[in-house]
Amino acid sequence: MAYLSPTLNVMLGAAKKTGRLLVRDFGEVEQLQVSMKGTNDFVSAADTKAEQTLYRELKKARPDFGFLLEEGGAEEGRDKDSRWIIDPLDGTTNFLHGIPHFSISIALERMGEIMAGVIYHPVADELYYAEKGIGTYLNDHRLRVSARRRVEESVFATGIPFLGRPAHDRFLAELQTVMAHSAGVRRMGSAALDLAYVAAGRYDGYWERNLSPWDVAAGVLIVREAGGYVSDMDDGRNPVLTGNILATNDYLHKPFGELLRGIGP
Ligand code: 2AM
Ligand code: CA
Repeated sequence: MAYLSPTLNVMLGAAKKTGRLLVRDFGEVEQLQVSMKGTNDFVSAADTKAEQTLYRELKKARPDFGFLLEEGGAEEGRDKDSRWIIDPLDGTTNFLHGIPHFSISIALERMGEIMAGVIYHPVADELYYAEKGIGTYLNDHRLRVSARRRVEESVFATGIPFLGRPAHDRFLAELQTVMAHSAGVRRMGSAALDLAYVAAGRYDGYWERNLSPWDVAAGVLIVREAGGYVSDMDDGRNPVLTGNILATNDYLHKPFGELLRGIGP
């Protein structure tokens, strides 16, 4: 196992502690025989509790850092250059429906650059983490993106927009192209885990539009440190900021990007 910085150890500890809470609450969701409203409220409370636990643990260890929280919004720290970008429960719809595929995502941003990332899938006890320049790990194994070179042999993950989300037509056009040229498309419902699976070489690539920084901040570093290539879907802007993300191994980035943009093959 690589040398882990004290800050990364803090992140791993916070993720594991919060993961235990989420798993306990997930067990309750599976048992709940209450109304839909009751279940929604219970899941919102679990989400909030998870975020508060992460906030407390990280604040205790690094009192000067700022935060960008999915639920709580932005909080500037005394150290204006360092902040945590946090999604306490990515895959909320899965959690609500009793589908055991959700995660915690924590990124450390310094001077606008992601320096460390942790994604934890607590039901599977899979802890993905990366530090800039150090590599990506799953539990204590080093990860590497897949080696497939041809779109025809590759499996891609995506997110399907749903009620209230924009750009359904654009997604359908992209899907139609990818399904006609690839070995298959998967839609699991946690953007953070989709990126972690690209890092693990399970998916050869992933694309999704209209995400938020907390969905992808940790995952972008986790893919890059596993040897993958992450960009905005359309141009050279920072995908953490645009929320339109394309992540693949190095070989597939150009042909798959061109395919999505309607240029190829
Ligand atoms: P969530 O579970 O934290 O809401 C599913 O396609 C992915 O999209 C999940 O990672 C989900 O995160 C995210 N998502 C759902 N609603 C979103 C929104 N309004 N803005 C950005 N991301 C969203
Ligand atoms: Ca999310």
